[in-house]
Formats: sequence, structure tokens, C-alpha cells
Amino acid sequence: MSNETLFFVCGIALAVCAVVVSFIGLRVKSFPGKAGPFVALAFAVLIGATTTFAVLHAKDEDKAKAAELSKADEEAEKEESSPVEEESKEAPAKEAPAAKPEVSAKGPGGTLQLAASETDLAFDKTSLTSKPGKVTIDFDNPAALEHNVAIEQNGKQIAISETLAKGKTSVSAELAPGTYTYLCTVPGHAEAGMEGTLVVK
Ligand SMILES: [Cu+2]
Repeated sequence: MSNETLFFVCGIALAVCAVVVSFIGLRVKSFPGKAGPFVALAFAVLIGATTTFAVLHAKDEDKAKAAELSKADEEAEKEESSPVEEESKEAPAKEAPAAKPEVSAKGPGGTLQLAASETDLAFDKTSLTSKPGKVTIDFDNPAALEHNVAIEQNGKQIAISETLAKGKTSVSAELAPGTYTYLCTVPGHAEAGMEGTLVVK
């Protein structure tokens, strides 16, 4: 039971007793008589209890108010700090354009022909060469097994073709001078030999 409830219970009991005692006092001429000290004691206890719980309840309210205030402070701090977080989130996006390759991809580029083996996990060429610019690899897969062609540099994928069986597709990318890898990304195929070197110069 909370102090608030005890306070109300004592308060109500005190009020009820006061009414009852005054009612008895009006009706019974000899009252309080011998019962006087007991009635006085009972009132003293009730008043004491009511006051005690009133004080305890007031302390609880202070604690609750203090808790609310500290919560409000925390929320205010959060609101103050949130714009800073948003700014820090925006920062990397502003830096992003600077991450573009330093070497220009301008040039005639070229279209290269590549085919998969009909029976083996292999391409028909282990190396390709192109001028810088828009490089397109036309890929022919005559096999019933699905293959694709992806262009990577230092393990980072730049472009990838559709994955298909018994069909033709192509993959294009703006490539600056450098050494690239072309491979089939179907699990196990590159490891089995479906990869080669693409030199752009
Ligand atoms: Cu493959």
C-alpha cells in the first residue's frame, strides 16, 4: 500500500471518528467521561498517522517531480544533441564525390567478345585488352549451365551481366586505364577457372 493510500485511509478514519465522537457527545451527556483519555489517545494516534503519511506522501511526490524533471532534462539534452548527430551523418555523403577514381575513363573504349565453354567451367579467353572508356564484354554462353561475367578491380565489383544459360548477354563499364579481373560469380566457377585478366590501356 502506498503512503498516499495510507494517508487517505487515516484521513478518512479520522474524519469518521470525529463525526462519530461528536455525534455520541451530543447524544450522551456523560460522554466522554471515563472513556475520555481513550478517545483522546485514539485521536492523537489517528492525527499522528495521518500527518506522518501526509509527510511521506509529500516526499514521494517530491521524488516523482524530481524524476520528471531529470527526465525532461535528459530529453532536452537529447533534442540538443540530435542536430549534431544529423550533421555527422551528412558529413560522409559530402565526402563521397571525392572517392571517385583519379584516373579518367575517357577514351574510345571497346567491345570485347567472350564465350563460355559448352562443357567445362571455363571462358574461351584468359585475358582481354581494351582502350579506356566504355568497355563492353559481349558474352555468349552455349552451355546448359548458368554463367555470368562480372568486372572487378581489387576484389570490388564494378559491373555484372545477367546470369543465364544457353544465351547471350553483355556487361559494360566506364573503365580507366588499369588491370581488372573478369569472372563468373556463380559459386565455385571462378575458382574452377572461369576468370581472366582485363587490361585497359
Ligand atoms: Cu559460371
